[in-house]
Amino acid sequence: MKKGLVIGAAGFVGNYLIEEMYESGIEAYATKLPHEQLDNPHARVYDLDIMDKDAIVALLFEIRPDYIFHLAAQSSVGLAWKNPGLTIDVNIKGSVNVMDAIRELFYKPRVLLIGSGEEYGHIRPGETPISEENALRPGNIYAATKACQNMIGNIYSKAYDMELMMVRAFNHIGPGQAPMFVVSDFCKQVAEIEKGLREPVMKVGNLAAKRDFTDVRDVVKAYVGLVAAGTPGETYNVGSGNAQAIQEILDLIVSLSSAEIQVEIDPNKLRPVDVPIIEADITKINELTGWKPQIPLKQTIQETLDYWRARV
Ligand code: A2R
Ligand code: GDD
Repeated sequence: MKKGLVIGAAGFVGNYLIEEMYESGIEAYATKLPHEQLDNPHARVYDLDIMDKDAIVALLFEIRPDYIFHLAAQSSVGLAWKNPGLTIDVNIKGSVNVMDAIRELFYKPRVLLIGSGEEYGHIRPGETPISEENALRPGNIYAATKACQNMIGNIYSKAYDMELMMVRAFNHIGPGQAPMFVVSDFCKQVAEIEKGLREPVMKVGNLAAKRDFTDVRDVVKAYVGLVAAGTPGETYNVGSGNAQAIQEILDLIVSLSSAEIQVEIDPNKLRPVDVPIIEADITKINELTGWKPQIPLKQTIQETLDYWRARV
């Protein structure tokens, strides 16, 4: 049985990835920050801060994983504007710590470094849907850190003959995501309005942006496929291939509620720069593994709304 280690497993994707590994017959190991909670009966859980390289080395020697999924990150674009230093520390230095720790092993685990569709940034007309070979023009601090992780992963895989594969994950959504991300945020607001916990006014940011949304349960299937089949040094887009305007997402969420809802732009939710469209070309992963998303957007949004209805 293969051993798979998820670094940064107490966030949104981690639990889903552990379940997918369990379904796929991979023995799951997982790390979380000391202050985080992660109760999953299908994984052995360890505390780890990726800013501590020696701790990563010690853990890798203890577990000796065949597969490593590096998820740990400061993952919010919005927060990266407010705290660029932290984002740079965790997403660049932390990732280099992970890669350097892996180099110390006496064997070569297969590693997925999770980056972002945001790395493409300012996409020019004619470049959509965007393929892995396109130039990167990051439009925010988070995107720049993930582009940097991708470049260093590429350099390390070649220079040190490491089995590192880079992913560019586009927006992933589903029940359990933090409400700082748009679908979770809108669903939570609707659930609060339905319960009379807030005025019937939704606060929103930029509705003109178009983003490519995939259910997190489809995303983790892509990761498990790629860690086994990916070619070292290569980058793979993981997305749906169809961008939706945030306005369309808002309309869909509001249509799933019988409440009377007004919409108001909250200037605090607008970003200094928000690139107009990010849409994935998923030909490369599809040709390699046959993967494409299965869960329809409406189902994911319905389940996310029901998740918040049960919790607010
Ligand atoms: O920032 P926190 O307290 O939410 O913890 C996050 C954790 N993390 C770290 N883990 C180890 N050492 C660190 N120095 C460190 N700093 C942060 O990584 C969180 O528990 C986890 C990342 O999970 P999420 O923020 O929920 O991201 P998600 O949606 O699971 O995405 C996974 C990956 C990330 O690399 C994203 O940038 C990419 O997919 O889209
Ligand atoms: N969060 C939020 N809240 N976003 C809003 C809102 C709002 O009220 N209104 C409009 N938006 C817009 C944002 O301006 C952005 O264009 C889009 O909705 C998506 O925002 P987020 O859900 O915050 O995600 P993101 O695209 O910035 O980043 C997510 O996707 C990346 C992959 O494309 C994160 O999951 C990243 O970690 C991930 O790499």
